[in-house]
Amino acid sequence: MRNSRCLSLPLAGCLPLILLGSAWAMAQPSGFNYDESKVPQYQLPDPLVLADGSPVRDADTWRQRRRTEILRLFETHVYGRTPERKLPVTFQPVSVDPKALGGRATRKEVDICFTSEKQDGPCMRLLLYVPNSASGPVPVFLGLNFGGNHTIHADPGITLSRAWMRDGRPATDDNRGQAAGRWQVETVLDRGYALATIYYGDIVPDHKDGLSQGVPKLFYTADQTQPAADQWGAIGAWAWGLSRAVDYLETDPDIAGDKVALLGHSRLGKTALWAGALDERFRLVISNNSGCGGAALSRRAFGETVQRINTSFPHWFCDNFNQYNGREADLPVDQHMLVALIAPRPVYIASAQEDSWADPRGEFLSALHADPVYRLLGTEGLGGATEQPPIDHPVGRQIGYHIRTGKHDVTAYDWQQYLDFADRHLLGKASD
Ligand code: GTR
Repeated sequence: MRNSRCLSLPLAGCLPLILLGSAWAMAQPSGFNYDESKVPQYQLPDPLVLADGSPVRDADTWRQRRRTEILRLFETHVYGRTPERKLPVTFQPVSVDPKALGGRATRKEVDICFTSEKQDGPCMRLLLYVPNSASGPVPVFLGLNFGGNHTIHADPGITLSRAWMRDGRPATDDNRGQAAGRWQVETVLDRGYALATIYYGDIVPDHKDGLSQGVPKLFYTADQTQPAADQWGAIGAWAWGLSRAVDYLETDPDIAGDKVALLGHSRLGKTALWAGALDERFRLVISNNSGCGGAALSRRAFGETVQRINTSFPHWFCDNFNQYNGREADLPVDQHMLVALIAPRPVYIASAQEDSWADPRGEFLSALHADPVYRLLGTEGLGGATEQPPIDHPVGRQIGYHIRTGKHDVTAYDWQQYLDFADRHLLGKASD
């Protein structure tokens, strides 16, 4: 299944020296490469060459043959296969407040449950804010959150999550709004978008035993205790949960179900890209600082490596991915092909200057090397950018990219770019 023809790449240019400053030194684990001159020479598999070596010259061949080949490779070697069996999903209203956030929004909570027996779950709780200024169905930003729905805003009406929490402590009122800076709820609403989020721990608790406690166990055969080597890990299951959220959003009359923009940060940015590849109902996909196993090219082994991520987080990817520990060059795919699987839908990749662990340049290069697929499909791709832009200078058309000042995080600046990007692609507003 390996490609016979590859893209030859020279050693990439140097990151700005500023990346080597003190914030970088503090933020990045030692013993890994942060030196551009030490990035190995590498060849990327060409997304536009079929497994049999023949070139992909038209959209139909991409769509009918090459896209499927690449999807299968990511399933088999990286994220694992998503089960095909459908579960009996039910939507159960939990609360509605038509005057939330001082009357600005309608807040809804809906339990999306995965067994037909109503209350015994597992269920994931979707929190949805819809702007009250809307005169019809609105596009929606959807994203998983790290700390429970109550952390995205100080709104006392959000129910506290009772699920497993990363820090081992139960959710309390003290945690309300602690991640509000990452969600910018009022700004999103004022721009005419709804915002939907789910606590990722509702789908799979994020630890090595989580797979047998979350949704994946619903798909196990009678004597199965863990996924097979080519079956999904947590990233695959989180992505599946996002698709079930779209199942709900498509039924909500306040939401334009064909305008779901998916946003994910860090491990949830990896998840957003994979979900966007698997499910074409995601109209727009945003990867915020997704790094290794997300937008960053694995072959660069810059910052976090395949070996390190598989060691620290053995439950995120499929077991087959371990075969590429220290052997990135043998991977039949690289992450630019994941971005290409989203084509021709708009995709935005964002990096942060101090986030060397996530390899900002490698994230840009994925966008760059997905560009030929976007162009083949008749879009303007990265809009002619061939070099990583300066800090705080967004570029691109159907593929957006920026590297902003600061650390690994989601900031108001990031949201500003995502909202502008969504305005262009979902609302048809002119750019510039
Ligand atoms: C880090 C991990 C990254 C990134 C990040 C996060 O520890 O090495 O790949 O996913 O966690 O998700 O916060």
